[in-house]
Amino acid sequence: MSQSVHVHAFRDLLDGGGVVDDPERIATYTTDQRQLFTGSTLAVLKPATTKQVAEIVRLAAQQGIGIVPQGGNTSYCGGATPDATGRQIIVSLERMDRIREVDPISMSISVDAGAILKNVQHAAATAGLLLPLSLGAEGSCRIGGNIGTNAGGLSVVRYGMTRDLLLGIEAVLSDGTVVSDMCKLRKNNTGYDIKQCFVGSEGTLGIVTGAVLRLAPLPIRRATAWLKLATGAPLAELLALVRRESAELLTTFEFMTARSIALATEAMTNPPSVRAGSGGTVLAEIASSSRHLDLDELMEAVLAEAIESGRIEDAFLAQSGSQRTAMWEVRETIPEGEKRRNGSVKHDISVPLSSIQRFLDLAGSQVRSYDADLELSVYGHVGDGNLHYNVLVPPDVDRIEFTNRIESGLSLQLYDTAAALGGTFSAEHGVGRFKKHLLERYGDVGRIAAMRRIKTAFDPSDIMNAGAVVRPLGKESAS
Ligand code: FAD
Ligand code: 2HG
Ligand code: ZN
Repeated sequence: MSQSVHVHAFRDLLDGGGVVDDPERIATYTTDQRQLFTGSTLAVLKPATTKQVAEIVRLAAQQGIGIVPQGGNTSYCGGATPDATGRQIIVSLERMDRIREVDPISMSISVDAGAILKNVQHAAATAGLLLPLSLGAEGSCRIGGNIGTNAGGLSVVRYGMTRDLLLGIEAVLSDGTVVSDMCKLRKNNTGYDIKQCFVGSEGTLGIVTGAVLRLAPLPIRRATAWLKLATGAPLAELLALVRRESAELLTTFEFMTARSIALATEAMTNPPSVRAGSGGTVLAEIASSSRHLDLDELMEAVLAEAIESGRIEDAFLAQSGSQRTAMWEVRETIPEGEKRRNGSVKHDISVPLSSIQRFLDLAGSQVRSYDADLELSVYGHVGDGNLHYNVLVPPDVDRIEFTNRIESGLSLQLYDTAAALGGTFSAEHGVGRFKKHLLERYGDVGRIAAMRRIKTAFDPSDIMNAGAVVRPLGKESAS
């Protein structure tokens, strides 16, 4: 069957705005957000309802066409990008962006999977509640993509990853069956937890069309501190101190090196005049929904103790909302700062907290002996043991060539180090297409076998995002 016949069949299922096959408009959907790989697609389909998603999947299955689900296309590992065959269709959830219900008593929010994260946060806040998922891409990433990648971000230390926030799901399986489990229950031990299969599955098991997320009381008080670290400051011990003495109110503990801060401030229009300590900086925030707690007083006491212990050189508290926003802007502009400079080779590693310092020491020597001229941008969610250990692409070199060179050499050394310390090559960004070889290299054989069985059970014909994450059983050659 010709391409146009395929597209025609999908057009019959959807209204005019539901099929995009104009090459110019398709282009933004077929390249990953880091612009490392461009695939090819028959068309981008934009269903408006779960029923339409199910009809698309059934038709695609009949015609032997693969499906790549896509949310905001902000993910880092190429999982939302079709392969080069042109035999995969992109199903974008962008027209399914409704907030279905906010239930303030049950403290939950039910949404379409195409809802933009920021809009969901806003709907929750309007009801006096917090959706405790926050990341730099929140203005464009969508809930289905957050579930697909099990997104982490900036407040995991207190509230957990996307997985921990998911109460219910609605999803379309590879034969068009709709799983309707939009339940708000905290307790529901009634067999396999199917919704969790979709978390981190990166579109390989089905298309998520709806989700129920757990909300928390909305913080109304915050104390935000900029901690200037002493050289070699033991990050895990500092975290333990802040966490313990702030009575578990800690929502953020983000590490930034001076180089990462400089990249961010260079990219900002009105950068604040903040500096890192000789050992970098930690942005720490405590937050509470209570009117009765004086968080500034509490944070000041915590900081005094940390200074006394010699772990930090100095610290200051944001004195106003705008100072707080400026500190946060520095943190959140780092990826953009890297991009403007010619990008970075990203290593989204995590290690047990007890090994963070060891990783920094070992990785530092590995980089120096690989090439002493390389520049690093190291920062991340150190409260979760997660570092973005990024190698900056020099301004005057070919970005793709440099990336390939580093990824086939130094990156493997860094991942080996993380693995030897009990860590991982992907803490929060997933596997997608770009890190499949790493899953094969570092993944436990039994765990990969179990993943392949799950893939086979959900998607025996390998229709759902073939080529990403893992192959079903019986399909041996890498696609
Ligand atoms: P996409 O990129 O569209 O898709 C991601 C994967 O999920 C793909 O495999 C896709 O096939 C699948 N998928 C999408 N929608 C569905 C669906 N409805 N059903 C089934 N599968 C689906 N990530 C973090 O974890 N923490 C961060 O702090 C963070 N910060 C970021 C900052 C910036 C500036 C940028 C650009 C990215 C950042 N990310 C971060 C990565 C990214 O934003 C997250 O991975 C996000 O969850 C992806 O959502 P998306 O809607 O863009 O998904
Ligand atoms: C962040 O924490 C994101 O800002 C992006 O996960 C990390 O760009 C990166 O390396
Ligand atoms: Zn991150």
